[in-house]
Amino acid sequence: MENTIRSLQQEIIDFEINTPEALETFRLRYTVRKGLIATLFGQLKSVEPAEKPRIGQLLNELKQSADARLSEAEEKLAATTSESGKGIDLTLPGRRYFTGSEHPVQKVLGEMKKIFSDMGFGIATGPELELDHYNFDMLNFPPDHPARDMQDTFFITNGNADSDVLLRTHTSPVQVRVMLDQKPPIRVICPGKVYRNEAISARSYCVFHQLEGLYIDKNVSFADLKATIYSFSRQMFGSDVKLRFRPSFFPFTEPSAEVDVTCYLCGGKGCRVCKKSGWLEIMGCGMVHPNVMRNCGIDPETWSGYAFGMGVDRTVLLRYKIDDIRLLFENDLRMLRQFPA
Ligand code: 2U9
Repeated sequence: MENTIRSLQQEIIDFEINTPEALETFRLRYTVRKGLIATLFGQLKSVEPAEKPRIGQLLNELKQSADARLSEAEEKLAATTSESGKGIDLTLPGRRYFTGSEHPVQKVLGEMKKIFSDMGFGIATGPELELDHYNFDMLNFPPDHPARDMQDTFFITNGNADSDVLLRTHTSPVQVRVMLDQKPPIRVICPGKVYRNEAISARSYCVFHQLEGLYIDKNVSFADLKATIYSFSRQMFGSDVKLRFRPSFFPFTEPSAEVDVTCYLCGGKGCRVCKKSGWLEIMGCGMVHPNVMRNCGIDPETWSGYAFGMGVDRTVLLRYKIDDIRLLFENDLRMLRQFPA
């Protein structure tokens, strides 16, 4: 027993403790409850009674020197790690931080917002859960208009309240709320998500993004509307695009038009995207209907205004050569990481 103690004593003195791993090996070998020293203490009972005090004394000294070496090594290692960085392994590869990036829809929306805000338009937003009253009634939709059908609109409540709750089908109710809240002149754009109960495919989805605009002042004319859309289109699609206004119909504007730009992919020659026509439809527009003005408490004899509305997602698909609209809504990281910040 005495020989074992003396050889362990030497081992403890010679043990090199230069790394956290060596420190842990030392601790487990000598100082823990099931370590070598504790085991020797357990064997003390089989030592001859006359020898017990001396061997006990040697074991106590062994334990004290192991504990002392352990705490001395702990202090030394802590000091080298923090003070000079010697404990840092500079060969380890750096940590990669994944940063988020702007969604392609937000990139395009951001460009559109900048163009209109440079022209003096403010930005208004509103709820995506809307009242039928703001989404349809106030906008001069007749009671039997097909958009009011369950096939086209996601109704949340049906039939029991003064006005049904639905997922807005356009951002126009935001302009209604602005007109009810503010006196003219009014000049706002309303970007946001809208919902339609449509068959889902690569080309259409049940939710998409719109940007609508409204300008109300004295003597606002269709010529003002055309100038604004020309300016926007040249900045957005290229300085040499041509525009075409086709007569159309919306319940909330009169007269109304749909606007095409020369296809900015083929320059108007005709390609697969513009279906060989040379034109791409970009928006609808018109002069705000007098009924809508009156519904919102604005006198159409004093004030006039124009409005326009466009879908954003189609421009995103064309701009980034994405062939399926659903990819814009699935938040698949494999797709989003292709649009770094
Ligand atoms: C108020 C008065 C008038 C907004 C307008 C359009 C024409 C239009 C479509 C384009 C493609 C929607 O995303 S789309 O399907 N929109 O054609 N929107 S005028 O007119 C308003 C809005 C609010 C108070």
